[in-house]
Amino acid sequence: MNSPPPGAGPEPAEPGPDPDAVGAPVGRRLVLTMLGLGAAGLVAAPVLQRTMESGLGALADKDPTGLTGLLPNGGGFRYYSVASSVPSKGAADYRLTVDGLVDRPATYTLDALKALPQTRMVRDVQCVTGWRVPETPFEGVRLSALLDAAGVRPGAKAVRFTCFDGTYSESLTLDQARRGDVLVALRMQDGPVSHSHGGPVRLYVAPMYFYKSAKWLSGITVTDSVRPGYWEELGYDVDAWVGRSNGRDDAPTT
Ligand SMILES: Nc1nc2c(c(=O)[nH]1)N[C@H]1C(S)=C(S)[C@@H](COP(=O)(O)O)O[C@H]1N2
Ligand SMILES: [Mo]
Repeated sequence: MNSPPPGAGPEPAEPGPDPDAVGAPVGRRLVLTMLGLGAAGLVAAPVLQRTMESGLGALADKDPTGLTGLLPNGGGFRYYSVASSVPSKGAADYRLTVDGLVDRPATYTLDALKALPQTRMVRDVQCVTGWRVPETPFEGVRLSALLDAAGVRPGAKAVRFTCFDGTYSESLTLDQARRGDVLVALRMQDGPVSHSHGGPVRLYVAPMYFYKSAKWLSGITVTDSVRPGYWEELGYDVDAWVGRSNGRDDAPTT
């Protein structure tokens, strides 16, 4: 094991060429600020993977969008959490609330979500820091279906997402949220969304950088204006179209 001991905190960024710097939307100073802000999270989330993919560890350590480490058997996905620990939830205690500017606020259990029509999509996943995972299946309930069920009120403009990690948040305009390729995902890689990947339920915003796909989704609130999410407050674009934002030119994912 070459994992840092608990409490060791983030490792200093290494000098030399930085592959992530190419096309990076944020300057070095901001990156370091982010790492500082994320230090609490870096302590606990671990350990997950410095062992097997130690060669990639240095690169992962420079990723400003969260705590990283390649997931075992993750097909190239990296583990991200800005929270130091996240409770595990399952069918017994998972809840998703839909509220805000709606006529019929609702709370869904996992079984209730499973009982709704499911949509499966297979697209590439693109992280704003550069890594891409090809052809990943996601499956779940269209966000538009939940919004329609709730009855969005006139004048509503946006949707805010909150997470049971207690920290992360995301946002979409109402038009973006109503796209057919935005899912409240129950499955990923043809299995239930694992805890590491934000299960039992995560958002999946296919056409946007993966930071939009909030893990451990617990709240959907319809609002009158966009409230920037966690990383957006720290400099990432709110309109996070892959290849058309954040100063990057990746191939689109949809
Ligand atoms: N709740 C929560 N959701 C999150 C994040 C996070 O730190 N917390 N990180 C985002 C970022 S930057 C990415 S790239 C993806 C990573 O998802 P993964 O851990 O399944 O690879 O989750 C996104 N959703
Ligand atoms: Mo990311």
